[in-house]
Amino acid sequence: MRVSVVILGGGGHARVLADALALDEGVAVAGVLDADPARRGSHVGPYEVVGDDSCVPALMERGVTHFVNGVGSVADAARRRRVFERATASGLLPLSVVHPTAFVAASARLAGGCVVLTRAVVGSGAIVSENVIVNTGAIVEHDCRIGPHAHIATGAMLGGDVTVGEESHVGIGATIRQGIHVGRRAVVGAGAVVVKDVPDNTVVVGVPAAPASPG
Ligand code: JB2
Repeated sequence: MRVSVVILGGGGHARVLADALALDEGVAVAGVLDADPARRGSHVGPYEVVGDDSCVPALMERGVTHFVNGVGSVADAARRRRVFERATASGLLPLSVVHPTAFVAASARLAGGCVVLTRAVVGSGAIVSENVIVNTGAIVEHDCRIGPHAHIATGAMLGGDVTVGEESHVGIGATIRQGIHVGRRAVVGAGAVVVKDVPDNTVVVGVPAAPASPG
């Protein structure tokens, strides 16, 4: 029995997810919903944008049980979190997506609605919370703890035992040394090398990473 799914959001991140979903024979995508009326009738991969979120109840009546959060995030995870929470509140179940070229250790734990994309790695004993993006080629090493709604961006590398707080963003190609704790709603800039803990609500950039100067 295939799981009937709706993709919420029809932009670039949704297209990445559509590519992964199209490879999963256990999933049937009923369509895409997007808040922008201009996207109506366009396609996200092979899937048509059939309306906006007001269509969720009708889709559920037609047997859709799960959703995939196609709204990505960069520094600010608030929009993505809102989409996730509204969809779960409507009764849809969050579907996790793991690209077939990704490696997720048998002892790792993925919560609902997280995505592990092309050639990404989630190591032994790692815990990835709900609505997290482990983006293309990112490495989440053994025993890492990734909080809800966080984004580990393309090519980022986290050593063993790293923790990343909820809604935090680890930028493209950033490196976080093993054992480091990144707080909540923090941003690690692209290419940064983090060798000291990062407090909540802090932006760090550079090599070695240091708080970004305001302005
Ligand atoms: O509440 C919503 C909603 N809010 C925005 N419900 C639904 N169903 N759709 C919503 N959207 C739609 O998500 C917007 O109308 C827009 O079409 C889409 C977001 O697409 P956008 O092109 O703005 O970015 P993205 O989210 O696909 O990708 C971002 O995040 C990725 C991780 C970009 O920053 C990418 O560069 C990044 N790789």
